[in-house]
Amino acid sequence: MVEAHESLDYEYALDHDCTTLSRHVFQQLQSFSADAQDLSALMSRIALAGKLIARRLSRAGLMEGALGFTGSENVQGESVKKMDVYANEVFISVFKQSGLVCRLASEEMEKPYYIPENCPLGRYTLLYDPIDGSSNVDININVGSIFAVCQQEGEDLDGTASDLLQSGRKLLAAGYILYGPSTMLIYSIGKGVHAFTLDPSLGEFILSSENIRMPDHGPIYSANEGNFWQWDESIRDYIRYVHRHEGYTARYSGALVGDFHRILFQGGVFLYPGTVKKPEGKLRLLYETAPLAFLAEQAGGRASTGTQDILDAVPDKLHARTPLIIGSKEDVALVESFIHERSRQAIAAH
Ligand code: FDP
Repeated sequence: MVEAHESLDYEYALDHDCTTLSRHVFQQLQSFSADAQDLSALMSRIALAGKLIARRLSRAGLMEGALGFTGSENVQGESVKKMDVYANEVFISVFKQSGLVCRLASEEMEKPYYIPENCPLGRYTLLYDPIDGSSNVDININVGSIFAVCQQEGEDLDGTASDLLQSGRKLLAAGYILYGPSTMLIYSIGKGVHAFTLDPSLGEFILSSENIRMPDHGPIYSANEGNFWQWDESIRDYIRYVHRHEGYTARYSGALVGDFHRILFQGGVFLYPGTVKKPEGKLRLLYETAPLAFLAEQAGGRASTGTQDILDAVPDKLHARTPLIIGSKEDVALVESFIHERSRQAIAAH
């Protein structure tokens, strides 16, 4: 006979295994309303895209035509990898005939991609970076996908998608998929940040950490110090500070998703400031920095351009870039303090 406590343990384990993404969205919203159904279905589709990309990445070294460059450049003038193209198409494909998403905008496409058959119903737009950190793909280290969901405003009859040029405060959901030793999906619908891990035996993302809180301070600083010569003096002041104080350690993987993931769990700060060559930095607001800023704030952290919160920044074009300082609130504030001090000195000198 099963003892009462054993059956409770069993029930708990089963319940835990059944906490899939779509169920979690319903739990969070405590509703089966049309909006809740939409968000739940959206997350399930994003999860499917993640599983397809993870599957290809896991075998890429054995497949013909999965790795390497395509030979063309994207709208930002960057060389496109075959995996970028594949992952971009995966997201389009999973949202076709979904009735959910009317437009998709990604790093890999100059203009938004419209799915007219979805438009009468699905008034959502998916913003995404299909493969973030693609320089890591060919050497089999971590990469990610970043996504955000917003509601379409207006009819967009001229196809300019000008309503996308708004602040990240309007996002309904954001998250990323990390393709690492395990595949994880981290998301928020504005009710905390939650992590799911892909269980390959089930082919499902199962809840692994709920209501993640970023430490207020952490030891890690994460920046490409090869750009030191190109940074503003204020950023160099910060880097000199961490070099001269105990308690800091550097980590930089070359993939924003992986570097942010570490900071989300362990605290610290990731920086990609402006450089001489790229004064606005490298990272794109709509589908890289704003989605991660949304997660950072939901986890009790912060994200800043150096002069304003990332979530308050309004892009002037689809592929606009912003400097990024993201992570634990005390560490972000420390970087900002060096920026403020240099600008105070510059004003005083005039
Ligand atoms: P990548 O160009 O390889 O896709 O998204 C841009 C990004 O990677 C980030 O993931 C990463 O943090 C950064 O660029 C790396 O840039 P650097 O090589 O200039 O450090």
